[in-house]
Amino acid sequence: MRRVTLTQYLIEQQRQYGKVSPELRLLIEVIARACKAISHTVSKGPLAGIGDAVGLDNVQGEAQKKLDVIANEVLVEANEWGGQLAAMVSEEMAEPYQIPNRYPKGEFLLLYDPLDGSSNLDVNISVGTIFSVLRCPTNCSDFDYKAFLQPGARQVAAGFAVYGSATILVLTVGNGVVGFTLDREMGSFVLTDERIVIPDDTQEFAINASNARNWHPPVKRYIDECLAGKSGPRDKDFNMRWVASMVADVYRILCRGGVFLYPKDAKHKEGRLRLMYEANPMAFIVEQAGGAATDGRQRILDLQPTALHQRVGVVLGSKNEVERVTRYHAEG
Ligand code: AFP
Repeated sequence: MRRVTLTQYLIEQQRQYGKVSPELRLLIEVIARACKAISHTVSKGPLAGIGDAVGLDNVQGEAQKKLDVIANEVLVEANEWGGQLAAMVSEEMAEPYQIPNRYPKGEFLLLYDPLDGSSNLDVNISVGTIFSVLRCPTNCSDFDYKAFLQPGARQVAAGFAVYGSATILVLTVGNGVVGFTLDREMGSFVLTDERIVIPDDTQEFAINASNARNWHPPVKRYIDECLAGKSGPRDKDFNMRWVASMVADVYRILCRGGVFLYPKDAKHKEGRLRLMYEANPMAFIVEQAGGAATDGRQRILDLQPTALHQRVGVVLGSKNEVERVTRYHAEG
């Protein structure tokens, strides 16, 4: 069966819906090619020494793995010359990366987590790359980092790759959510899920339960009710999953529903996940798939960023469960 490739999908979105300009199509294709290169290195596992620490911490104060650094370099080198970008922001770089003067600048801003879940690398659990695309709001020649500080609702595209038993690319350009699988023989991403929809209800929640003693009351109420199962107010049993790779947990939720929580708590006072290149792209994708995403109180895509690497509480997934958790926060 002839499958639709990523390029064909993007050209269709460009022709039929005008959702994708030629420049945006080129940008997404370059990002996808970079994800293929990262996937190839991740698949070597210990043979590539990829889990080795490099003895440095990133801007988050987290120990950098060799592959964190490599993945970041792959994305910078792939995207700096093409002429689609004005600048990039990465979890692995404290300051925005400005396109060198020897290359043309473009209208887009790229934000990414080059290797999400990298603490799982040395135990062979799925990791991934998350990306978000914004337009530069002003004349991009006089670039200022504040150009990145736009609410997530202004994203023009978002996606993530998950490097698991298969390498999957999930993408939205604001016209629903699609999934591609890397065909390693052809070397192309081929369309394998042409309309990803999250069920409104679920019986599966994802949270790092070791933080239970730090949870605020609305989260504790919600999780206790899930754990009470049939004998509690929810009148149904729940299952729990926690991969500790957001890309893997979110992909599972896109496939079969669920609710993912990394809320603010007594220890993670601002939350743990980063707004600009984790929460915003995932929130855009989840909403485009019919789900919901809040910080416990507000829609994530409405939040006005104040810093490039700011953290945020995250509750996302099946709409009715997210609404319940958000309601519990409003009830105090
Ligand atoms: P790393 O990239 O440092 O492994 O963090 C992964 C992550 O940002 C996100 O992908 C997970 O959902 C979350 O952190 C896991 O956090 P815990 O390690 O506290 O469970």
